[in-house]
Amino acid sequence: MQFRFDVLEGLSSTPKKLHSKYFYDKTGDALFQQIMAMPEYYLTNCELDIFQNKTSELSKIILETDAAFDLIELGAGDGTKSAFLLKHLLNEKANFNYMPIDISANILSVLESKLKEDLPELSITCLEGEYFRMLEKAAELSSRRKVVLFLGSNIGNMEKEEALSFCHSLNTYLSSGDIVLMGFDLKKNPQVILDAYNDKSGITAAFNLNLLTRINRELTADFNIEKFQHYQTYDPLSGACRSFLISLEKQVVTIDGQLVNFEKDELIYMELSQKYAVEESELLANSSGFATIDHIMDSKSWFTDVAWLV
Ligand code: AVJ
Repeated sequence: MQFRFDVLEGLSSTPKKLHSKYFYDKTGDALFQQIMAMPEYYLTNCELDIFQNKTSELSKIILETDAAFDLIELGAGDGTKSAFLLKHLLNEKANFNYMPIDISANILSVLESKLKEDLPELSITCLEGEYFRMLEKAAELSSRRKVVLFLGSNIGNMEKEEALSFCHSLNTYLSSGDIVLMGFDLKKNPQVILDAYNDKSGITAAFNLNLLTRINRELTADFNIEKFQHYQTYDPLSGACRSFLISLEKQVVTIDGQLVNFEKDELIYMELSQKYAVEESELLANSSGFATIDHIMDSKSWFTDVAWLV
């Protein structure tokens, strides 16, 4: 199973690492929703500001041609932001099918029941799985024009080279005339960024530590989470915001019969949340085969949703 393989491989590399895509089990989903509600975690409110107050700009870009389309959302989560856009598009009588893609079946079912209630006239097809496999599936299901949403600065979880090859691949799954709307968290006062990932209430720490609990449960392991401490860094030069767990003592953890040794103060690298300058996002677009149509900012200019054309 992929999860077991990735965990054991990550913990036998130097430095040790775990993949943040595994944060989102049921508890992880709930913790991430708590993160989004924290005052320090400005990202959600900024992008919500765009989706609530710049909705007509977004829909103008999407409805540039009046052809019917599939609105595909990568990592849809609970869909709070996209709901504003969906509503606006329905009011404009746009002809589209909403296709949310997520690796969490749990969050997709939450999303589907919420949308069935709030927007009963919406046509929706949920796709559970990895982004590209599900993009392929979406292309099998229909050959309509595609508008792909990749919001919330999810691109930030990739190293810059990974982001480049991701965007390049994304481009190959799309056709001329298709559109991508991608959310980027922008470089800003470094203290504001660090505070968003280093909250006093310890929710982000719990979010990181929950992956160890998930490994304990799903892979029969014996991590003692009291013996690990969350550590967050932000480097304003590169824009890399990284989280780690530090082993507080020399210890041995058993994972599905395999022993993993930790030195005192040894790190597990957990997550990257990369911050961009607008020009860096444009460079990314150009180097992966897209043309920038526009970028839409929140009122503080802390976050941007860029529109790219294939
Ligand atoms: C969901 C990947 C956008 O990196 O900001 C929040 C996840 N990690 N707090 C981010 C996260 C710690 C979040 N993304």
